[in-house]
Amino acid sequence: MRNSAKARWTQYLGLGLAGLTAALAFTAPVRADEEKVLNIYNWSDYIADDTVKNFEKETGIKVRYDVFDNNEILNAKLVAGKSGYDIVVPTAQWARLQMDGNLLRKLDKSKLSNLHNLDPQIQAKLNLLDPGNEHLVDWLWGYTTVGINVDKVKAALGAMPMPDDAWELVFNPKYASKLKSCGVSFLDSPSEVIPAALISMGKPAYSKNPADYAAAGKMLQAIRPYVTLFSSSGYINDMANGAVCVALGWSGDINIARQRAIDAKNGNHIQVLIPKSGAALVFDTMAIPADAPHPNNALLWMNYILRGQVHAGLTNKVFYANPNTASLKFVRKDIADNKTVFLSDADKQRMTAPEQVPADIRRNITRIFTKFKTGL
Ligand code: N2P
Repeated sequence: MRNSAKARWTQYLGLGLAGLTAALAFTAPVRADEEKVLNIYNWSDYIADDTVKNFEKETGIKVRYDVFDNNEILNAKLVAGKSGYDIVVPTAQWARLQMDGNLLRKLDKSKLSNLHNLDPQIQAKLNLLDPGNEHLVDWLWGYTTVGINVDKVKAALGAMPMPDDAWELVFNPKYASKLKSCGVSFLDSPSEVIPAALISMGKPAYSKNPADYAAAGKMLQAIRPYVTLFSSSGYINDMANGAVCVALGWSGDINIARQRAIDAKNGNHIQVLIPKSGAALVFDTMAIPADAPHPNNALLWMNYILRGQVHAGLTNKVFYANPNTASLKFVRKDIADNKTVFLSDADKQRMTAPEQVPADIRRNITRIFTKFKTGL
């Protein structure tokens, strides 16, 4: 075998089968005559009721819509390859990992006439992970935080006043032990829980120091007996109907729970808290898998979402902020004024922007979380 050919093979073998498929698809030309199908893989509880319907009506493209509830699941699908999806919505630091593996396709910006609607500040943040904003378009953003059922938490704490920092409710045994009686829920995702634990300890959310992770693991062991549920989606209803009184969850999800309790008139008063010590921002981004069967339809979808009215529709339903400057006039007034959705400048200062952590740290994060969850 000639040397260059040999090098190429070695390179492909190193990539593995999924990598090889992805690398070949990466360069494959876009077919002009795509079948009228679009396969979307998005987070659960993350879209308005009419978003898909209106797109289908307008374009004649049939949408197949599947959901996941943590990045680990989505990433496993993309790494395995041939997912069949045309649009996926990884959180930005996970998308970085997927770009490193050549799993995401570069955007053809000539097909995205509404890109100018994107807030330059958010683009600048994403640019740190996706230089030139070449692969990702922000879908919505929020943060990982603590939500409470105000009355049930008060009752369970009794004479004990609320802590100064909301993280203490879930990470300090003094509070968590009392709250166990009314239900304590944690996100079922290593990459969400561990950064939150680090922030609550005054450490960097994306620390590169193994000692910080050892300390976080220790803290988690201490509160494990008081965690009654691990959930990244079902906890919304559990909060809404009062089965859980405190959750380590996502800002918008907790606001959805609040809205569902209001609609059900069940007397549960749900509140999103913003911890004093800060929280991790979550930017969920639309991306096209390298081996997507319908990349043109994916671009049509992205450009549709980027209309101000469509993007506002998402925020109005799921209480996450959107990156679209043309959407603000369509956002419901009570949501536009809700400081747990659109953060005040002071709260923005407290938030940690996404960062990627190296592979050894990622393995450590998974190990600590598994140990925590299984209680071993
Ligand atoms: C949607 C959760 C999205 C925020 N239910 C976490 N990426």
